[in-house]
Amino acid sequence: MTYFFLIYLLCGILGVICETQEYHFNVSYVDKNPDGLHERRVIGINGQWPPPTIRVRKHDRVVIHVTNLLEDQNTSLHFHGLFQKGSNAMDGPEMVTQCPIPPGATFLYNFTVDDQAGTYWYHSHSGAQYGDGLRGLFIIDDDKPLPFKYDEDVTLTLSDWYHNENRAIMRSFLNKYNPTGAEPIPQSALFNDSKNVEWQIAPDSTYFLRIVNIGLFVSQYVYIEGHNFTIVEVDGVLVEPQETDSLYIAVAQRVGVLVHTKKHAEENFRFVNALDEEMLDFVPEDLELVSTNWVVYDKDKKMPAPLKNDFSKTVAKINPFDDYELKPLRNDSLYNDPDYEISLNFTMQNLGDGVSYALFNGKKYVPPKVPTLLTVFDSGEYANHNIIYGSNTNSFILQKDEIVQIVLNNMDPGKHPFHLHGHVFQLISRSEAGEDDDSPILFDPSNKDHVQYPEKPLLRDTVMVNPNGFIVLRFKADNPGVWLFHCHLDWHLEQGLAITLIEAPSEIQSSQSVIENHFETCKLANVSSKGNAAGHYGSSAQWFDLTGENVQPEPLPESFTMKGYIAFVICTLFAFYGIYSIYHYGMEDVKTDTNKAVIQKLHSILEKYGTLDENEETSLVSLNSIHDRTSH
Ligand SMILES: *[C@@H]1O[C@H](CO)[C@@H](O)[C@H](O)[C@H]1NC(C)=O
Ligand SMILES: *[C@@H]1O[C@H](CO)[C@@H](O)[C@H](O)[C@H]1NC(C)=O
Ligand SMILES: *[C@@H]1O[C@H](CO)[C@@H](O)[C@H](O)[C@H]1NC(C)=O
Ligand SMILES: *[C@@H]1O[C@H](CO)[C@@H](O)[C@H](O)[C@H]1NC(C)=O
Ligand SMILES: *[C@@H]1O[C@H](CO)[C@@H](O)[C@H](O)[C@H]1NC(C)=O
Ligand SMILES: *[C@@H]1O[C@H](CO)[C@@H](O)[C@H](O)[C@H]1NC(C)=O
Ligand SMILES: *[C@@H]1O[C@H](CO)[C@@H](O)[C@H](O)[C@H]1NC(C)=O
Ligand SMILES: *[C@@H]1O[C@H](CO)[C@@H](O)[C@H](O)[C@H]1NC(C)=O
Ligand SMILES: [Cu+2]
Repeated sequence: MTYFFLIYLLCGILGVICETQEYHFNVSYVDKNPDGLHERRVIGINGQWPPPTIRVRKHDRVVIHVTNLLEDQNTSLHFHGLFQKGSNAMDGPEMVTQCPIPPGATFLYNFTVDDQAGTYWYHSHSGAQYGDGLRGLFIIDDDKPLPFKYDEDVTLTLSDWYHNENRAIMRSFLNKYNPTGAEPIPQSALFNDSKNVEWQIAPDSTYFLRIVNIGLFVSQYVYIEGHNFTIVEVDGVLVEPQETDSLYIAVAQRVGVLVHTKKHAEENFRFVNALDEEMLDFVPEDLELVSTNWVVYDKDKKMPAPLKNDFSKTVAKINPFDDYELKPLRNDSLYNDPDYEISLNFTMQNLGDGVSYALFNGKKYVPPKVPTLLTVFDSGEYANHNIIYGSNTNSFILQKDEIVQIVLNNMDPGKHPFHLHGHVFQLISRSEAGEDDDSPILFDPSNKDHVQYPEKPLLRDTVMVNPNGFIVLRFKADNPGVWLFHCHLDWHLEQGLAITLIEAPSEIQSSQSVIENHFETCKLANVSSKGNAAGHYGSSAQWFDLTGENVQPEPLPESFTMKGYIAFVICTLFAFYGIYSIYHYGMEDVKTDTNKAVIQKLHSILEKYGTLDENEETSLVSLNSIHDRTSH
């Protein structure tokens, strides 16, 4: 009683209303059919799907008791975009800041919302589990009025949607029969977790529409015919109002826009969302890239017919505003020259098990045996030695308050939305897409065009890097904690596209703690909560001993050319198709769309390489023997 009274008093003195918002979330399966094409098991909360929107006020305390009622998988929750200042242990990614929450266990998320407001979301951070539906919105209302007027605040989610469960898809994706890493093709695009939505609106009004791409993979274009959007917020950061006819939103990004409706309710309009075809290796005939919904002024008036499913024609009509040009309302100017630079070359490569992995400077992220944050807490004076965090976690130690610059060269022909936990960063340079897969555009500080940094750069927490291009980001290391920086396209995250930033480890030790519930959760999950990345502790020799740590597969033997390897897989796949009917029932996980995509991609790669020469034929033979050893 006294305690709550004190809090109340304290909040009163600070002149803010702060409260505790407490939730009990039972995470369990629910059957749903959001696209009307296929009913499936999805992951919901308290028997409800879509999961509830969490809506709190700035400075509120948020308490969420998460009970895992999934009998066959672990879970976790991450609060995307929340800084978790002083509460890094509540950030959520499993094996980074906590142990996975095993079936039957309850984990307590308990944190206060920092000095931030706007549009955020929460999602599972266990594998690609959020693709099965465990994701929802997290809206923080500011304690002062927003700098623009509106009549109503409305949310809207966009997402791609799969008919299979993520773990089954993952098995065929991370597979030697998918050597090019062709991403699984979704079956639908959802609009507010549904399709063919009719949004009732009033004439002569202004809507503040918070649009969030909560998908797993594909960016979406979105627009309302006959109406413009005025962008006022991106990723929780207010920006100078910017008018545009449409938006391009990558997964995990949020855009807040104002929509001014027509003076009179004379007709209804299409509200279109379209999956970015360029991100797909293959477009199945029955995939609706272009989906039509409606803004309804008057439901008695006729609805325009749905658009034809013609992606190029649809996007040719629109011109989404480039987020690089947006200006935050905050008066932050460009950070000074960096104290520390992290330079990352990102490639997709096959390792010795034949699987395509995502590598940063040759290394994929492999989770350690002990959650990295628990290693920080346990390691005392060793916490400032990068070695204890493991040789395959892509870990970097940052010093308190230094300016950090991340240079990321995307040496891959795909688009990737990169997300930094615990911060918003300044996007200070971004190249166009490189034309040539064999010579990507690399960041070059001596190239004047590359270092034309804006005076007031865009701030956000998730940014798209163009194919074969680069991005340069800056942020201040003012938030002690262990933070992931990763591709939010979760298929790529599972291929290893992540680094671990260990920001001010001594400050983490001196100013933060974890409660007993963390250790209980680790015990229930059979995960060690003590020691270095390999679980060793004791003497300095033991702290620096990584024997038994988790590491990536060996590289492909040098004699294997990519071309030979791919030719091998094509042969195998065709053989495989020949006996597909026999395999069919035994391999319930094989996704036909994925296989078609693989074959298509393989063919185009082979065409580029031409035919095999004699040496390559030889490497095919040795590859075959490897294949025999690795298959069962
Ligand atoms: C969660 O599940 C438990 C056990 O099945 C039940 O007792 C509890 O009432 C549920 N809580 C909510 C919020 O649904
Ligand atoms: C949960 O996580 C633990 C630790 O990573 C793992 O050993 C276990 O197999 C997982 N459980 C399930 C049901 O996936
Ligand atoms: C959440 O944390 C606050 C501050 O440490 C504490 O007072 C409160 O009891 C915690 N809530 C729960 C449910 O444990
Ligand atoms: C989307 O769904 C939310 C939650 O049900 C609802 O409040 C909102 O109005 C919907 N948005 C649109 C554009 O239909
Ligand atoms: C939308 O904005 C563009 C440019 O900002 C402008 O040319 C166009 O007239 C606007 N359309 C509407 C319907 O307001
Ligand atoms: C930003 O700077 C301008 C000019 O210096 C000032 O007028 C404005 O109030 C500042 N805005 C904020 C949000 O501090
Ligand atoms: C990235 O690749 C370029 C070109 O091959 C090379 O010059 C540079 O050293 C690489 N950077 C890192 C960090 O490996
Ligand atoms: C942890 O180990 C125990 C005993 O070996 C086993 O019964 C339990 O299923 C394991 N839990 C997880 C989450 O793997
Ligand atoms: Cu990616």
